[in-house]
Amino acid sequence: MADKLTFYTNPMSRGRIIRWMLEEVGQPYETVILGYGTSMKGPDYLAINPMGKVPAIKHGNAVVTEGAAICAYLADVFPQANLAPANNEERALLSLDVLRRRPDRSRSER
Ligand SMILES: N[C@@H](CCC(=O)N[C@@H](CS)C(=O)NCC(=O)O)C(=O)O
Repeated sequence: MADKLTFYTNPMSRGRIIRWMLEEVGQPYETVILGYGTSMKGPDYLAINPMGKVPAIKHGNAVVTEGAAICAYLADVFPQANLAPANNEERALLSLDVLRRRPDRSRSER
Protein backbone atom coordinates (compact mmCIF):
# COMPACT_ATOMS: atom_id res chain seq x y z
CA MET A 1 0.00 0.00 0.00
CA ALA A 2 1.25 3.49 -0.89
CA ASP A 3 2.26 5.84 1.91
CA LYS A 4 -0.46 8.29 2.86
CA LEU A 5 0.16 11.83 1.60
CA THR A 6 -1.26 14.76 3.57
CA PHE A 7 -1.04 18.40 2.52
CA TYR A 8 -1.27 21.14 5.17
CA THR A 9 -2.18 24.54 3.80
CA ASN A 10 -4.34 27.63 3.74
CA PRO A 11 -5.91 28.65 0.41
CA MET A 12 -4.51 32.20 0.79
CA SER A 13 -0.89 31.09 1.05
CA ARG A 14 2.08 29.90 -0.99
CA GLY A 15 0.61 26.46 -0.38
CA ARG A 16 -1.02 27.03 -3.77
CA ILE A 17 2.36 26.23 -5.34
CA ILE A 18 2.31 22.86 -3.59
CA ARG A 19 -1.27 22.19 -4.68
CA TRP A 20 -0.08 22.71 -8.25
CA MET A 21 2.90 20.37 -7.69
CA LEU A 22 0.65 17.70 -6.12
CA GLU A 23 -1.65 17.84 -9.13
CA GLU A 24 1.37 17.53 -11.44
CA VAL A 25 2.64 14.38 -9.68
CA GLY A 26 -0.87 12.97 -9.83
CA GLN A 27 -0.86 11.07 -6.53
CA PRO A 28 -3.88 10.96 -4.23
CA TYR A 29 -3.59 13.23 -1.20
CA GLU A 30 -5.64 14.57 1.66
CA THR A 31 -5.80 18.30 2.36
CA VAL A 32 -5.85 19.81 5.85
CA ILE A 33 -6.82 23.50 5.84
CA LEU A 34 -5.35 25.50 8.70
CA GLY A 35 -6.39 28.94 9.91
CA TYR A 36 -3.92 31.80 10.34
CA GLY A 37 -3.20 32.42 14.03
CA THR A 38 -5.56 29.62 15.08
CA SER A 39 -5.10 25.96 14.08
CA MET A 40 -1.78 26.90 12.37
CA LYS A 41 -0.41 27.68 15.85
CA GLY A 42 -2.20 24.83 17.65
CA PRO A 43 -0.41 21.84 19.19
CA ASP A 44 -1.58 19.35 16.55
CA TYR A 45 -0.01 21.34 13.72
CA LEU A 46 3.05 22.49 15.71
CA ALA A 47 3.85 18.78 16.03
CA ILE A 48 4.03 18.72 12.21
CA ASN A 49 5.77 22.08 11.68
CA PRO A 50 7.16 23.73 14.83
CA MET A 51 7.38 27.01 12.84
CA GLY A 52 3.57 27.07 12.66
CA LYS A 53 3.65 27.97 8.95
CA VAL A 54 2.22 26.45 5.81
CA PRO A 55 2.77 24.66 3.52
CA ALA A 56 3.89 21.29 4.86
CA ILE A 57 3.35 17.72 3.77
CA LYS A 58 3.42 14.39 5.55
CA HIS A 59 4.22 11.37 3.40
CA GLY A 60 4.24 8.14 5.37
CA ASN A 61 6.49 9.05 8.31
CA ALA A 62 8.31 11.83 6.46
CA VAL A 63 7.40 15.44 7.20
CA VAL A 64 8.64 18.08 4.76
CA THR A 65 8.27 21.83 5.23
CA GLU A 66 9.41 24.81 3.11
CA GLY A 67 7.83 25.21 -0.32
CA ALA A 68 10.99 24.63 -2.35
CA ALA A 69 11.95 21.55 -0.33
CA ILE A 70 8.45 20.11 -0.74
CA CYS A 71 8.58 20.57 -4.53
CA ALA A 72 12.01 18.89 -4.70
CA TYR A 73 10.83 16.05 -2.45
CA LEU A 74 7.70 15.37 -4.50
CA ALA A 75 9.70 15.42 -7.75
CA ASP A 76 12.17 12.90 -6.29
CA VAL A 77 9.73 10.45 -4.69
CA PHE A 78 7.39 10.36 -7.70
CA PRO A 79 9.90 10.06 -10.60
CA GLN A 80 7.18 8.82 -12.95
CA ALA A 81 5.99 12.46 -13.16
CA ASN A 82 9.30 13.37 -14.84
CA LEU A 83 9.75 16.53 -12.78
CA ALA A 84 13.13 15.71 -11.20
CA PRO A 85 16.51 16.02 -12.93
CA ALA A 86 17.09 12.88 -15.01
CA ASN A 87 20.70 12.32 -13.91
CA ASN A 88 23.46 13.67 -11.67
CA GLU A 89 24.73 16.10 -14.28
CA GLU A 90 21.26 17.66 -14.68
CA ARG A 91 20.91 17.80 -10.86
CA ALA A 92 24.27 19.58 -10.55
CA LEU A 93 23.26 22.12 -13.20
CA LEU A 94 19.96 22.73 -11.43
CA SER A 95 21.76 23.26 -8.10
CA LEU A 96 24.13 25.69 -9.78
CA ASP A 97 21.20 27.57 -11.24
CA VAL A 98 19.48 27.83 -7.83
CA LEU A 99 22.69 28.98 -6.13
CA ARG A 100 23.23 31.68 -8.73
CA ARG A 101 19.82 33.09 -7.80
CA ARG A 102 20.56 33.39 -4.09
CA PRO A 103 19.07 36.76 -3.04
CA ASP A 104 22.08 37.59 -0.82
CA ARG A 105 24.35 37.78 -3.87
CA SER A 106 24.66 41.07 -5.68
CA ARG A 107 23.81 41.26 -9.37
CA SER A 108 27.47 41.71 -10.30
CA GLU A 109 28.29 38.28 -8.79
CA ARG A 110 25.75 36.45 -10.95
N1 LIG B 1 9.97 29.78 3.88
C1 LIG B 1 8.62 29.21 4.01
C2 LIG B 1 7.68 30.34 4.38
C3 LIG B 1 6.33 29.82 4.82
C4 LIG B 1 5.40 30.98 5.19
O1 LIG B 1 5.84 32.07 5.61
N2 LIG B 1 4.10 30.72 5.05
C5 LIG B 1 3.10 31.70 5.41
C6 LIG B 1 1.95 31.61 4.42
S1 LIG B 1 2.43 32.03 2.76
C7 LIG B 1 2.58 31.36 6.79
O2 LIG B 1 2.36 30.22 7.10
N3 LIG B 1 2.40 32.38 7.65
C8 LIG B 1 1.82 32.20 8.93
C9 LIG B 1 2.61 32.80 10.04
O3 LIG B 1 3.76 33.26 9.78
O4 LIG B 1 2.13 32.81 11.16
C10 LIG B 1 8.25 28.53 2.69
O5 LIG B 1 8.76 28.92 1.65
O6 LIG B 1 7.46 27.58 2.71
